Amino acid sequence: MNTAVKLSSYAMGLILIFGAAAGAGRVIGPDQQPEAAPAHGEAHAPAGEADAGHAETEHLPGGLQIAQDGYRLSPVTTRLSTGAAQRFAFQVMGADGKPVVEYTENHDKDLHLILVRRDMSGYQHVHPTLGNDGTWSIPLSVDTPGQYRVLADFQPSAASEALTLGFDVPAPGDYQPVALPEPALTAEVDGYRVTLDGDLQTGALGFTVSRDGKPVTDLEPYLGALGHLVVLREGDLAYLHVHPAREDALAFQAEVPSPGVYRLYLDFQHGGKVRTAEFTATTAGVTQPPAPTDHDADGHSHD
Ligand SMILES: [Cu+2]
Repeated sequence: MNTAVKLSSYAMGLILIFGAAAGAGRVIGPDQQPEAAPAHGEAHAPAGEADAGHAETEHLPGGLQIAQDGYRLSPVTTRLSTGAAQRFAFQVMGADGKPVVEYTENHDKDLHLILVRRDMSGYQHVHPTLGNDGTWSIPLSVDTPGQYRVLADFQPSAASEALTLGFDVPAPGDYQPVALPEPALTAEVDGYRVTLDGDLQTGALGFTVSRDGKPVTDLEPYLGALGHLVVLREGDLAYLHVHPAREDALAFQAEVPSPGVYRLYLDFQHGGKVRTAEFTATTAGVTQPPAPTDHDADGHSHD
């Protein structure tokens, strides 16, 4: 009863405010803003307010919140080790205040855990194990001190879609931030050269892997595809939703929420070992090759 009363007086307040605004608009608008007529489709701004707010919430990228849709990450460990690996643990709490113990598998796992330092270095993608009491844990260490973002990507069985929740955890010590590498179309890791062919404007991202100048054609399946891609936004480490576009190639579709700079982390497996190739890319067409001269683009490498 109280809630209903509050809601209805709140609604009344809104009506009064919008009414006043509309009245003011009629008085001031025509004289001072003769070109204020909405250009396209935005004509119903006041009536559409609620819808716009709703859409914004739905499209909020993952990884920015510690709680969402009734679920909440509850850290058990409050710091990371830069020395020997130490147990890192956390729980996913449900709306009932109890740890979630049943999950729907996505990409071969019940939960994917990403760790990355706030400057986007020190990326790790690991898979903790779930204890009977609903505690996820894994031995972890990080290479360098600093503030780390921990991102958990999971789907409780009771939830209709996957969630990515996150929290910060420090690795105590002397923090020396690293500048984000410049945008590039190639990345080297462990003797592998990975080439990005994609467009952050459409979110279609493809990769090819070569070694000693020869294409690697026998990549091993990893997490239900030929590779696993995580994309984070510079500045807030928003976690983009990415799904494999093909099963037989390193091709992905990412939902890019805004113009900006992003860091791409591609995990691929070869020879029984998982490696991560990292790229900086922007939505400003920086994924395009830097003005190649005629036929020089493909066959010629500059290192
Ligand atoms: Cu994973």
